[in-house]
Amino acid sequence: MKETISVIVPTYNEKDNIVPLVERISKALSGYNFEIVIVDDNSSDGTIDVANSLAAKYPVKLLVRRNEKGLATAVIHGIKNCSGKYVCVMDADLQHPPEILPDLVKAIENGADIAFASRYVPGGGVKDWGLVRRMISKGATKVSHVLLPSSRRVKDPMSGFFIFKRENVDPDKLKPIGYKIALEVLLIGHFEHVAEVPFIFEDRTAGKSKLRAKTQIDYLKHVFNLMARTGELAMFIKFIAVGLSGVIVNEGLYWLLTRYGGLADYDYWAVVIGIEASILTNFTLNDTFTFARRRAGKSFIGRLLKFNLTCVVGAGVQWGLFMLFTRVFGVYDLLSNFIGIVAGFLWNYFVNRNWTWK
Ligand SMILES: Nc1nc2c(ncn2[C@@H]2O[C@H](COP(=O)(O)OP(=O)(O)OP(=O)(O)O)[C@@H](O)[C@H]2O)c(=O)[nH]1
Ligand SMILES: [Mg+2]
Repeated sequence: MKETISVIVPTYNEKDNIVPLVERISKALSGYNFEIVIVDDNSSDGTIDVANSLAAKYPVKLLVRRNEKGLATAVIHGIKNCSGKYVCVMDADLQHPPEILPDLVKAIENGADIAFASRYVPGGGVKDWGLVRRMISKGATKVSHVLLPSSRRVKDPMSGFFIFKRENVDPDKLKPIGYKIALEVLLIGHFEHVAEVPFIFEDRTAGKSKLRAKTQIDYLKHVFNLMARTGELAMFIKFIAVGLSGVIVNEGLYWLLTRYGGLADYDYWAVVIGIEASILTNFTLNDTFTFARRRAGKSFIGRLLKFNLTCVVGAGVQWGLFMLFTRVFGVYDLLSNFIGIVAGFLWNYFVNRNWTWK
């Protein structure tokens, strides 16, 4: 017996889209057990009536929320009120072509716990997007990949078109901010096997976009919130604490060597020695404290070499800035060194988190 698939479709004023949508989903999934769960936020354009009439002919379940609004919470409402073992989420505006639903279902049947329809795997893409929209979309993906490295398992966690096994996520644990829900499902759920299938993101032909400028700000808030909930923020703060101890080692040694160590005329060597010493103390602390839980399966030597290499480049930034500020701008040496340390710090955190302890 095939498992039931619940296709959750949030709608807000999509009257002209839901008839072709439901027809195309039903055709694509003929041969499967499925239900189409339309979660509407009290649309004023007649979407509700159209959905009700579709229910006579197709396995459509209409949920209308009268006191709440929002795409992400509508999806959660659908997850809580659907009956399928497999849950698929897609937009109503036909930008997500229903014809690839069988590919998504097959990915799950072939062992994936969650599968994303992806614009960024071979065969995928977008139709007629301008450069700016492409860049915003790619930029948002990059932000999530860098700030939430566990999202890197998916090249396109942003498409909004995905399927997962319902048992792998507790909908009560989903607390989205703003618009995006797939990223949160991926990070808060427990998914061992992840798959992506290509699709072309179509243009909207009917109805209006609900995207607003505020969406981007909400997205950043959401990423920050997910950083807090997944432990990323804690690691970042620990890395800062370790970094601060490194500043003391770095500046302290520089001060000792230039003031009492006979390197007064060789301050550039004092900087180098300060950097080397702080790399080693920082590595020890990060490996045993900041990223203690991320060491599994990686060799100690590998981690040490990667950390060193990353920090040497970071130190290059620090050293270059030190020379620039002292020699060109005539800034006080301790301050010049500090400016370099801050710039190097950001480089060090993100490269090490995404490489050394990924
Ligand atoms: N229930 C519910 N659905 C919503 C809400 N906002 C948007 N939607 C639905 O969510 C889906 C995606 O919304 P869109 O406005 O198409 O967002 P988008 O695809 O990122 O933007 P465009 O490319 O401009 O269309 C559509 O099916 C909308 O009808 C909402 O507040 N409540
Ligand atoms: Mg859309």
